[in-house]
Amino acid sequence: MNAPVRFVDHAEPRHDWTREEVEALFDLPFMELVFQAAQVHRRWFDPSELQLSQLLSIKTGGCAENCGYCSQSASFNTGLKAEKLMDLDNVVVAARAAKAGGAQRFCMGAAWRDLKDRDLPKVAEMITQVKALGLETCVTLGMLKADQAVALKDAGLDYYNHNLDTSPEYYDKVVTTRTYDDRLETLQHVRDAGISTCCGGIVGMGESRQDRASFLHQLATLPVHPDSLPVNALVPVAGTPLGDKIKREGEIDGLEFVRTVAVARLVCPKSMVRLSAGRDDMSRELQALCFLAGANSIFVGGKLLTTPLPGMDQDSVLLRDLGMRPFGTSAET
Ligand code: SAM
Ligand code: DTB
Ligand code: SF4
Repeated sequence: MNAPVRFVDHAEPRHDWTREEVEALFDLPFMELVFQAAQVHRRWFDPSELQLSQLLSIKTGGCAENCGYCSQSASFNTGLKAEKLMDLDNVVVAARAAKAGGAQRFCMGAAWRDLKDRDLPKVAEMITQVKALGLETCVTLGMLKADQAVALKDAGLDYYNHNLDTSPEYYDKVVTTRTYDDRLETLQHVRDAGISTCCGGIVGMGESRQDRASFLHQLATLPVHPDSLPVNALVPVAGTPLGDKIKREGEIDGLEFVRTVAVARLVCPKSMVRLSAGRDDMSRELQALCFLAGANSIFVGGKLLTTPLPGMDQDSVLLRDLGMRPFGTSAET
């Protein structure tokens, strides 16, 4: 038998990954894959540190897109009540509470297909005021034009979240109202404006392992790897096509989810790999395996956009029991 390739010897970021190489990573024996991902993780990061982000839905529901997993699409009957764009003051109150609770980055999400110029000044002011609290800022507002990205950067934006979501091959099973190329174009505008990218996707929507490899291959061959790489586990929302499908057909195996995290760590070695949606349904042991496999960021605060998360009390206990701590805090505190 050939000796397995030792990726820790090749831990510099690469952009020339082939699909076959990424598929071969998925096919490694589980322990070998996790071990190699853990080694690469240690090459770039302190494995005891976790980056903590908190989300706020600043504009909920009524979205014009038909993303088949989403509680907020106007195309599906999920029982979610649509709301208007939040007031600036309430956003600042929520950001202050997030900071007091231990969050390092505040991410504001809007259920929009794209950012409208009429909403830009209000969102820009939210970014400026959240940044003034000493938090890193992130927004996710749908598609952006080049000049809008520049305006958000000028307002103080650190990160823009825009996901590829899945492989190009599985994409039309997920959403038909915007294309893969639309997403790549928005990411280009974000990079051109000098904003850091947050880009990942969803695992467990009925896609194959080949799709997961193809999705991570897309991220690994972007001109710049995502600074943050969220790996979401599908939260099956009743009334959405993909949520209902997964309730019928069964959720993805936990070990396959860990494999996806490990491959993400190997192909984008310097990215913050974020254990994102679906963490509320994961055992402490599954989360620990994800951290071992290279996840080094989580969302905190009891709620994502519309779905639940563990609260900070529960997460503090988990971090304590695992001997982990928030990024930038010393081991003694
Ligand atoms: N409307 C904007 C957009 O789609 O870019 C921003 C908000 S959208 C909710 C952000 C991301 O959340 C999606 O790209 C998707 O990856 C993730 N997401 C949404 N619903 C989810 C669900 N039920 N389970 C897992 N991830 C989900
Ligand atoms: C991302 O990839 N995950 C976050 C963030 N980016 C905006 C959102 C997850 C949303 C999960 C479903 C919900 O709470 O509505
Ligand atoms: Fe709209 Fe974003 Fe939900 Fe898609 S994921 S329906 S764009 S809020």
